[in-house]
Amino acid sequence: MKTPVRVAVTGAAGQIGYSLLFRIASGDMLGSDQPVILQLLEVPPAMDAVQGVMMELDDCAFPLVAGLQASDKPEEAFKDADYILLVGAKPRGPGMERKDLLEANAAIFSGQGQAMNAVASRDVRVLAVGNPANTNALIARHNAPDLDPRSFTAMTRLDHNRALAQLANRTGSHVTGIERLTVWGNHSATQYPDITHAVVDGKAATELVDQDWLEESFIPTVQQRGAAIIKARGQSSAASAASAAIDHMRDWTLGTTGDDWVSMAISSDGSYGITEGLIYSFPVRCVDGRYEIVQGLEINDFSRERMSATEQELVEERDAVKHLLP
Ligand code: NAX
Repeated sequence: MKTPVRVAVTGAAGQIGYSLLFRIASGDMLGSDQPVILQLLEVPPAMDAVQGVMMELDDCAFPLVAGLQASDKPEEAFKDADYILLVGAKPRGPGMERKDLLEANAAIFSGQGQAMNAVASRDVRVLAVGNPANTNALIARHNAPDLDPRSFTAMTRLDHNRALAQLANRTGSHVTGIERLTVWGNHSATQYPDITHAVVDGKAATELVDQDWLEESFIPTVQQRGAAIIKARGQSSAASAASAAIDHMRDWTLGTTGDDWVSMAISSDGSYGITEGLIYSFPVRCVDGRYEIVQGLEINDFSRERMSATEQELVEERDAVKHLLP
């Protein structure tokens, strides 16, 4: 058995937390030979609920759980953390404008960024799931100047997985037969799920589906999937979001498969002309615990227009919280 690693999860008493913690504890995220110490963060009113989640984790008698603790203070929950999953966020309340939501979350994620800067492992891997995920990751990164900017990522893996499922259904194939699909940009309705380079069972995806389906069905379905789940279920995606968070952290840590790639929102280094520093979703391959943006993909006019639109939205989000960025 390996030495235990510390995994901090915020929003631990929420819906996603309730799916996520049990998957981490069972080894789905870091492997069946990797013990974990779970460090849960919640707000004070949710501390009773989090105790209940901890009782259930105890009751699972997971062989890989080497420790379990909860706190309402980020400095305690993030202490020496090797992995931090930022799931807790302020939901949009009635009458709340987008700008109000950005500001409310900026306050949470700046405080959490400062806390991880002070106490987390220097090699921490951070994933922002709570919305607006990309900009929340940006705020945390700005508030953690002593940590590597590459440590900060946001989740577009759920969008990536949703796109895989839509394309598999349409082409009568299985998700495991699809490679090289990309979600570009923001985890929002402007994201661009791109099949230009995708292959389905070895054949170019663009030859298996037509442009009308792409524009009128595939892209809007993936972009609006979160809203469709809320309409059907009465609550936002939770188990699928937790599963995507597991996929994101597992692939980052243990590597992507063969020549395939996944989508991760990471700090832009200017690749594909995207504004440097934005947390933007790119196609990445992961090896030895590091991700690299897949380079050299040809970008046609259709793609460029959509990549720019989602970039523009991220610039606007960044500008709306600029006064809060150190
Ligand atoms: P819930 O409202 O069920 O749970 C959120 C939990 O976070 C609550 O228990 C709350 O007490 C806690 N919390 C709030 N502020 C906190 C803070 N400052 N520190 C620690 N905990 C705090 O929401 P849930 O359905 O679990 O969703 C969590 C977040 O994920 C939301 O922001 C949601 O919008 C976002 N999502 C992101 C997705 C993605 O693909 N990136 C998809 C799913 C989901 O919509």
